[in-house]
Amino acid sequence: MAIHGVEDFRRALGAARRVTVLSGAGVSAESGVPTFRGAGGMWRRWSATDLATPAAWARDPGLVWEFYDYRRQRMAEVRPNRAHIALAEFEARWTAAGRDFTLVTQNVDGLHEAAGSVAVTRLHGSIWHVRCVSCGQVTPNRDVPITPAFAGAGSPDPATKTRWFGPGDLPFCKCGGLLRPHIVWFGESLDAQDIGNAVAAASRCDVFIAVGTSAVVYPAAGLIPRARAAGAVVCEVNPEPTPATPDVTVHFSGPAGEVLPGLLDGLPG
Ligand code: BJW
Ligand code: ZN
Repeated sequence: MAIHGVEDFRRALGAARRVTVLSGAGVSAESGVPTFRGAGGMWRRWSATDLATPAAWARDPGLVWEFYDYRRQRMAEVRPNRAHIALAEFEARWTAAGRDFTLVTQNVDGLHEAAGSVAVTRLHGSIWHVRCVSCGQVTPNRDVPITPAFAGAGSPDPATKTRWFGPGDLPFCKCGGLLRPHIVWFGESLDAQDIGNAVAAASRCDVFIAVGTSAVVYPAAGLIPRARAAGAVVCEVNPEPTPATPDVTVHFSGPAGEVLPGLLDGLPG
């Protein structure tokens, strides 16, 4: 089916039974959460992706916790935007009509859940959970600062006079093990069940929507060509083209908070 604009896409969506959405940092940009590869993606002299690695953690867990504590401070203050709300409201209408919906997110901020989304598969973990490096237990944790030692710390300014956070400052599990952010860092495997769900949802859907992702981080980015190869109508929502753009059925250029309501509101009719 040739899809040339919003009306064509809405017709295809209205006729679909199964919809899968892949979201990325761009969905939260209008809430004030910086994207990774855009302006505001730096903290001091590091990009977020320099510190989101097992090597950074092995070198200096205090620095990695200071970075995550800063992000938790920021994320504690933000609210879902029109994109999160359009997706949550669409899911409610869609599933009430007996149709199948899966939201796969690369985001760790919890804003989809805060907007009311239910069927969320989090591929890269959650900034609001911690995990013990010894016993592996995952626990919800909303403490900001993460320990009293981090109060007033975390300034992103490269000129910040830094202090070193040692074992006495860091969070620990009941078992005595160090707690780390429950986040999937580069080189770490995604949870097998989560990526399995995501692959299944991409492979069986009629319509796949990739929104606010640069489509460069794998295996998440691979879901887009997988959905296309399985015969889905694949729609991309992003103000910029991405490496996936040439292969999608239709690209809608613009911010997610403006574009998604126009694509989803009122459906299914
Ligand atoms: C808007 C907007 C608005 C702006 N509205 N849009 C195959 C090939 C090559 C490499 C690999 C491969 N398989 C695995 C790898 C290695 C690696 C990888 O992909 N590397 C590539 C970068 C080259 N992957 C991994 O290591 C993964 N693990 C794994 O595969 O294990 C097995 C394995 C390991 C090693 C080798 C082979 C196999 C793990 C990936 C974990 C990613 N973790 C992070 C950090 C989370 C930490 C944190 O939050 O602190 O997850 S990286 C970071 O990127 C974060 C994001 O979830 C992820 C994706 O970024 P996203 O969401 O797309 O954001 P941006 O900033 O990139 O883009 C924002 C977009 O929004 C832009 O396009 C804007 O235009 C747009 N936008 N405003 C709509 N208003
Ligand atoms: Zn433990």
